[in-house]
Parts: sequence; C-alpha cells; structure tokens
Amino acid sequence: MSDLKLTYFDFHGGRGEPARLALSMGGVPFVDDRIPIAEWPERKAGTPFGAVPTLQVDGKTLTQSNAINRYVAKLTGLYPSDFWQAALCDEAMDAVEDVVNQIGSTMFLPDDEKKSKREALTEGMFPLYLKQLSKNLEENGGRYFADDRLTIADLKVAMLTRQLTSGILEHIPTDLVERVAPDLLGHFERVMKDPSIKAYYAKHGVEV
Ligand SMILES: N[C@@H](CCC(=O)N[C@@H](CS)C(=O)NCC(=O)O)C(=O)O
Repeated sequence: MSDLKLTYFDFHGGRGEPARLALSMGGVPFVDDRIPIAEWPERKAGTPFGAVPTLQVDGKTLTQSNAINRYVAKLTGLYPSDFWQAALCDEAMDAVEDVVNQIGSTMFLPDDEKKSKREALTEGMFPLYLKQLSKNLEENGGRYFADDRLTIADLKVAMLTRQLTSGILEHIPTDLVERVAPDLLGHFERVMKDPSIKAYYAKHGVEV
C-alpha cells in the first residue's frame, strides 16, 4: 500500500473533502494534513500550482482535485470500471468544478462586486447547472450519478449542495437548490445517510 498524504484546508468541505471522505470510506490509511487558513501564506509556495488539494503518493505530489478524486476513488472502489459510467462520473465532477470555479472567482471581490456577481450567477449559471445536474441524476436512475451506486461523483456533488445550502456564501440564497433542483437535496440526504459517511462525520464531531 502506498504512503498517502492529502493536504487541504482545515474545514469540512470544498475541493479536498471528497477525497478525504473516499479514503476514509475505503479504510485506506492516509495522513490528513489540514492547513489552518492562517498558515496558508507560508504553505502556498510549497505547492506546485499555489493551490490545494494536493495528494502525496510515496513522496510524489499529485495536484488538481478531480485527478486526486479519480485516483483515490480507484483505490477505494468508488470509481466505475465501465467506461461510460466512468465518463458520467467525470461529467458530474467537472460540472461541479465549473460552478466551484465561479464561486472561487467571487471570493475576494469587494462586497458590492461580490454581491452583483453572485446575484448574476444565482440568476444564470447556477440554475442552469443545478437543473442539468438534477436531470443527469434522473437519467441515471434518480439515486446516484453513475453506476447506480455511490461513487466519487456523488461525494463531489453533495459537497456543492452543502456549500450552496449552508448559508456560508453571502448573496447566494440558501433556498436556491430547493427552488431549482430539489432532487439534489434528496440526493444529498441519501449520500449523507451512507453509514461510512455518518461514521466519518461522527468521528470528526460534525453534525450532518
Ligand atoms: N484546479 C484546481 C484548483 C485548486 C484551487 O483553486 N484550490 C483553492 C482551494 S479550493 C486554493 O488553493 N485556494 C487558495 C489560493 O489560491 O491561494 C483543483 O481543482 O484542485
């Protein structure tokens, strides 16, 4: 078994969380390197692209969240072996990445600009993506995004649903998902009810 170290910010969510969940669900030992936000300026230069997550595998560093997600999902049985199902899995993860990139681009804007950009996203891109993700879910059986079972794609979509509904993003209404893609809320509940996910958050003292 390779030595694994997953590095990401010290909070329960974001681009690093699906890989943390997948490794924990699969019982794969890894060093859970959580960077306190205050330490990021000094850690940033030590990462290949000035960003996290990163995954060290036997001392070699892998970057890009979805590459990391696929790698750990293959290790843990959370990635489909069928090529088409694998592509559906990738499609959902890349769609989430499109949304996350837009959210990221507003993070450090002055508040008036942040407000207008987030309002525009709430009227335009976000409903488009959420509705299409919901449609993909339905077309793939209504329960999971690929392979008719929980895969890494479900973990990534669930993290987005949680981010959008949690109220941590100012100027994005917490009822947006409910209004435009309510099936994603049912999907979120389904994912969070998975016993190994419940056990993971219980271990970390997080209510889900
Ligand atoms: N394309 C990269 C984006 C990575 C990224 O932007 N990560 C954010 C956290 S979610 C980050 O490191 N932000 C801090 C910074 O850019 O200084 C990926 O998918 O991993």
